[in-house]
Amino acid sequence: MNNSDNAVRTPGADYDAIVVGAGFGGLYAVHKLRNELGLKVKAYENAGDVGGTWYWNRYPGALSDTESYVYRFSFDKELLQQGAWKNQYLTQPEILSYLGEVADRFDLRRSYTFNTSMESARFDEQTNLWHVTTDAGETVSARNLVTGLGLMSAINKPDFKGVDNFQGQLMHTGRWPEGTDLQGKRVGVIGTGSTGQQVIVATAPVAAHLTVFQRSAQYNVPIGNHPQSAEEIAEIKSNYDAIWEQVRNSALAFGFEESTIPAMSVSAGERERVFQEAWDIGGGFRFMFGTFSDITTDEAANNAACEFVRKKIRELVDDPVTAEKLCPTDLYAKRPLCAHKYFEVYNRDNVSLVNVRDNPIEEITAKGLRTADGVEHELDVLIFATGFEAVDGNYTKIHVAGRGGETLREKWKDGPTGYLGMMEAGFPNLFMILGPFGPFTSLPPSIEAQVEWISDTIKRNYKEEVAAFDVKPAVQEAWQARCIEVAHNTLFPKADSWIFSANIPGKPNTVMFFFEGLASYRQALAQSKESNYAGFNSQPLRRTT
Ligand code: NA7
Repeated sequence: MNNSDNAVRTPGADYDAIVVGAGFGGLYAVHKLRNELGLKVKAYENAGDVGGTWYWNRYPGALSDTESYVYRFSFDKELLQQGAWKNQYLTQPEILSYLGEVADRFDLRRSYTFNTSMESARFDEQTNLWHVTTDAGETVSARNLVTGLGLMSAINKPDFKGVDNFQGQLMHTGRWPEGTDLQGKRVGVIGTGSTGQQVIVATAPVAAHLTVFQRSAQYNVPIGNHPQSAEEIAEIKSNYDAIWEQVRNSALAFGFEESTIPAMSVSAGERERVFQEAWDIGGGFRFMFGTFSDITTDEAANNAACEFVRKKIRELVDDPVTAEKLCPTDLYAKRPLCAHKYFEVYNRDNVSLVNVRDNPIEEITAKGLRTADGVEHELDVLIFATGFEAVDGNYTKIHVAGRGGETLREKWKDGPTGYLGMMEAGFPNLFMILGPFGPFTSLPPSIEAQVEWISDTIKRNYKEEVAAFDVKPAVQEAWQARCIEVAHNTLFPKADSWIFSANIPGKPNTVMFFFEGLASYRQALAQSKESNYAGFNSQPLRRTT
């Protein structure tokens, strides 16, 4: 196909749509808008190639914890049948290569300028166009601005005292320098979230010594990764229609059946059996949502899961003092984690665990890191696995100005707002893939749902000659209220994590997700279309005033 020369359909604009980002979201948006709707599209990506999250997070051990067969696009049946994978989970290089194949298949790179960031975006109320300025100094205009900036891409790099003094190599996992060799090095890792645990498992066998600086102990279950045979994969491929039907009608979109059985409705013995079975199969989301229906809503159910994992930690870790340091005591209500033999790492002679909640990091020194007890931990490499400023982090770092010149940074100073995880009142024709108040799920199926809604909506807006498409503030407020109510019916707000911005010092702890699940979210998207977008102001192309 060759749609590079689609004629612009927006009077007075350079393009019909500007797409920012080349991860799952941005790539699919370019395909839908350029190849299917025939719009004139320009895309920017600050990395050197496609991949999004998977371009930047090249740290050792990086892996998706959604199973390979559903960690991909579902919209193209031929692409699904061509899919090749070896193991139950995909590594970062495999995902990057998959996204490269998608870009090739749909000839997407041609629309992109790489190594170029959107520096600012301004909505002009007279023309109803967005004006986007890049860090290369180019300014272009378009009716629609579609951003796929990444849910987790603005890195959180704590500003420790002396951070610039370190003479060794210091890096954040989310900006991993290619070619880094940890073999035989004295390595320190700050952070034991999903990323930290993966990098710890991968680094322990190769480092001369690994020191883990843990602030919060975390629940972890085995991932259970294993090779998948050609027969298993063929069976999956022959069932894809039913598989995606199940995924789209589930809550978490991970491909497993979510439990409908409350934990306390069964005997203690049966609970133990169910937890053990899930432990043996592996998978963090499966353990949290596939065992019982109320682990994240009922404290007694939650405590039962916590007790089970703590018992496992004490069994798996030889040194009782280390085992206790690794045992979380809070609720099991953060993003559920899984890794390959994570707790067993601490039985190795070359691994030590420092509890930096009781003994905080005081200073990064030339030679390493000094904790409050005065010990200087000497290191060759210091890895920050300290996470991200999730959801709104990228939007508040750039200048995005809507009606009246108000910026997202100003509007979101007390926490982000938004509608359907894509729209923000006062910012017409801005479509944010994985924006605030979107679904909390495995991401590719939600991204597809969003990009398809965006594409359908833009198509409708051209057909109906809508120049400015903006959610009604009251409709947005009702959606946020629904999200807040649902979130507070769960235990998630009771744990401090990035899900509520609680990982960023000084940031308000706030609801940012829709916790009703993908099926319910897709219904909301369908309803908005069926009502002919009754929740939106659709300003016609020609001004009547
Ligand atoms: P997370 O889950 O936010 O984890 C970050 C880790 O870094 C966590 O253990 C934090 O401890 C720790 N941290 C952060 N700041 C500090 C300071 N100042 N001192 C010590 N320790 C600190 O990020 P990940 O990258 O692991 O995962 C994010 C998501 O990306 C993941 O869930 C996947 O969906 C993809 P804390 O727990 O806050 O005490």
